[in-house]
Amino acid sequence: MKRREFIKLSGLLGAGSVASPLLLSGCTEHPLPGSGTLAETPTFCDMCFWKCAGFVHRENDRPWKITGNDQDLHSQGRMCTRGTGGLGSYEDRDRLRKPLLRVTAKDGSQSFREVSWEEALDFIGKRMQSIADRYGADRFAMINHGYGARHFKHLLRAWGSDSHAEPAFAQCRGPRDTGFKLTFGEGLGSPERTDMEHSRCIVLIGSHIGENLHNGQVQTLSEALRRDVTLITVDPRFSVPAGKSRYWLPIKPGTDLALLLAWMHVLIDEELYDQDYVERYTTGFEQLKAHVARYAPEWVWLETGIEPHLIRETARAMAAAAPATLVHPGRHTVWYGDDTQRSRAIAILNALLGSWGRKGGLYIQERVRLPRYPLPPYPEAKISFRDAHGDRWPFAGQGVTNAILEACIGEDALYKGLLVYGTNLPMTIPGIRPQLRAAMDSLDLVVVVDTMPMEITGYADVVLPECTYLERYDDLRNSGEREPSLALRMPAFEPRHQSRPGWWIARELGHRLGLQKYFPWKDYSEVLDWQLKQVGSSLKEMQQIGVKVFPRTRPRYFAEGQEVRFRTPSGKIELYSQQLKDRGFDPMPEYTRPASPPEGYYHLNYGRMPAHTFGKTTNNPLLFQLAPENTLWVNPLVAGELGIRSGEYVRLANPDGVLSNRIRVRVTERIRPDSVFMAHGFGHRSRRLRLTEGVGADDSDLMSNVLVDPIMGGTGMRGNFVTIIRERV
Ligand SMILES: Nc1nc2c(c(=O)[nH]1)N[C@H]1C(S)=C(S)[C@@H](COP(=O)(O)OP(=O)(O)OC[C@H]3O[C@@H](n4cnc5c(=O)[nH]c(N)nc54)[C@H](O)[C@@H]3O)O[C@H]1N2
Ligand SMILES: Nc1nc2c(c(=O)[nH]1)N[C@H]1C(S)=C(S)[C@@H](COP(=O)(O)OP(=O)(O)OC[C@H]3O[C@@H](n4cnc5c(=O)[nH]c(N)nc54)[C@H](O)[C@@H]3O)O[C@H]1N2
Ligand code: SF4
Ligand SMILES: [Mo]
Repeated sequence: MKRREFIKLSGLLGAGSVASPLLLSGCTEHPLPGSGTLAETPTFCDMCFWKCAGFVHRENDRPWKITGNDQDLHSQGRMCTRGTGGLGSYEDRDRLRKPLLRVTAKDGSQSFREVSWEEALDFIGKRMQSIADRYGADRFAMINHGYGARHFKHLLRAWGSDSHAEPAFAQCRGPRDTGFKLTFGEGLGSPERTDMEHSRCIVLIGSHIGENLHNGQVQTLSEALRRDVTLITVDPRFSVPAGKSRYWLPIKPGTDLALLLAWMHVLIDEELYDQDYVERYTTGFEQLKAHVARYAPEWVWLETGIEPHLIRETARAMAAAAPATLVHPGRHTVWYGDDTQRSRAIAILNALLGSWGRKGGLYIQERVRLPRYPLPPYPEAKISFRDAHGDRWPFAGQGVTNAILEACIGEDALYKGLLVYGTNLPMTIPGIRPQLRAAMDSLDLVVVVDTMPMEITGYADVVLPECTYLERYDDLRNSGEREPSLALRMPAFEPRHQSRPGWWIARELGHRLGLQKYFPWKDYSEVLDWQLKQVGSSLKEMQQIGVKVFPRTRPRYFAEGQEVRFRTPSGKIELYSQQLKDRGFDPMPEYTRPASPPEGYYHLNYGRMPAHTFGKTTNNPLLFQLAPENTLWVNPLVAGELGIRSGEYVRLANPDGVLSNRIRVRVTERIRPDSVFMAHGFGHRSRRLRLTEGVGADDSDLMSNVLVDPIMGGTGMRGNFVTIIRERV
């Protein structure tokens, strides 16, 4: 039975309204000559997940600009293009304005009606209660992304549900963190613990830093380049960092694991690895040595297209700079389905070079010991996110979005209700649209909390408009870093329209569910002030300074000869993984050859562009001006063969017959003839995104071949092929 129609968001456009000029408490003011004031309030950016701290400046209560906070290690006082464009998210005329409720007309057609917060929250509260009464509170799940989701995680934990997942795991960095955890007992964190500012050699496998604009990372890589670091970039595309590299290795797509094993082969064969470090800290070296013996550069050349002398030369360069050599772990690592193993190979290579815990390699992070606001303990949930994937992926240490969604389908589904916070699932999880539709037909309640009328809102029973990060308090930022520090996000403006902060929405729902004792505050600033006072600061102080850096309590690197117990079962760095072996996986990474594109098809390569974050900024009026559409990179040989030129529009089709939106061609030597490339985040379908709707192509449309990582459930996206179809003129 089809219960819920996908609602195309076409109506409800409404006229733009002006921000209310109310003055907020806690900002720093400067009188202007004549009349009026300049004011600034601290924030940390939410335009991507790096969380740079800065200040929002207003002139007479009108938005003026956003600048970086000099005290902040994430931004080093500078925001990136998207960060300064954050004001566009506040000003976007297409923002969600009021809560929307799905209604069914007499003729059976469904649409959204604008309702009051009272009505929307009452509706959700009643449905959630009835799910709890019939099935149990733990039969409710959440898929979320972004810092603001913490308020909703708190709400659901307080209610008794512990099933949540974010695309940051199974669509992003899950394989990397799993591979490193299996090897070193720990993941990389965000910001990653990469000590690039001190590196003498850096190896980037993919990792297109400079297009991938994680601010502090771009700056520390630039510093390293100024110091003449040896940069080695492995990328089938001539990426921005490839252009700054001493060695660019234009690898055949999907063969990186072979190259990594060949590098280990050379380091061991020529005795260039850090013998003291390996002896002191690792286990399984002899097995590794035997394992990589067969990955000679001559053999690996045939797989990767990288000549043997280059493989040897680059391995020697890494060894010469070690331990100040960083083989960068990457971030978006869901590529070909063997991703945890590829990440393990990167981890092992770092271990052979002695980089983990060493200056110029991977440093030891520290965060502030910040007490939690005193609240009663959460009730125990019988079902957790682990029940959604079960034994399928034994090393999935976090919720797997795709598994949670599958567990929403059918009469006997595990989950009966779903909250989606800050993630646009149809564009984010490859191949998920059929499951989304099926879940819609099964679930008793779907709530979407977003700032924009994104595609995901069309699946909701209720859409709740959150205000942007510029209009709210959130939890203090307390990320592991070189120096522990706290950063404050506070409202620079009153929420526009009828949008509300996440903490307020969560509290209001909490009250409707009888959870008052978990929400004893009137305003979230009370929580922050209490926490800050526990560590010798206060809300008042942070409203002035934005970022407070605390002294480290332990060293950033291992001391010479220090005894270290790693958080692995053996207490050592596990070059050979008994854990993997026990669960039936290869204990050391094995290379398998990826599939090649059929005749007339190309690898679908994708990545970031500097001016946008996925699809969430393409409608931002400031950033849209800078980069209105994505382009398709095509090698001149291919362009010549097909007779296509730069600037013309084409479509792409995959072997399953899926046809993309139109995309403009860019003919360039920077891409291999076996691949095409586009930035992710375009090709929106929601008609309420008036700038970006229908502009450019969406890579996720074309990803019908999802290569799932058997170790942790990541959805490998790079096994997709496309053919180019010329538009008739
Ligand atoms: N401007 C901007 N910056 C961002 C983001 C954003 O949306 N916009 N998003 C942030 C997030 S969440 C993430 S996860 C990161 C992602 O950024 P990264 O972690 O850097 O992503 P990668 O997938 O490693 O990098 C894409 C690169 O991999 C190359 N590549 C493709 N196939 C292969 C292959 O088989 N082998 C090798 N060696 N390389 C290959 C592509 O050509 C491309 O240059 O970016 C972050 N930074
Ligand atoms: N095809 C394809 N798929 C990918 C990738 C790819 O390169 N190609 N990259 C993968 C990676 S690395 C990642 S990290 C994920 C990212 O996946 P997502 O985080 O889902 O990325 P977006 O599509 O930008 O969706 C963000 C959503 O949050 C909403 N939003 C923005 N600000 C706020 C806010 O303050 N409050 C609330 N409530 N909502 C807000 C936006 O309007 C939007 O709907 O995608 C993954 N999926
Ligand atoms: S890297 Fe740019 S978009 Fe991301 S948090 Fe920093 S300033 Fe904002
Ligand atoms: Mo990501």
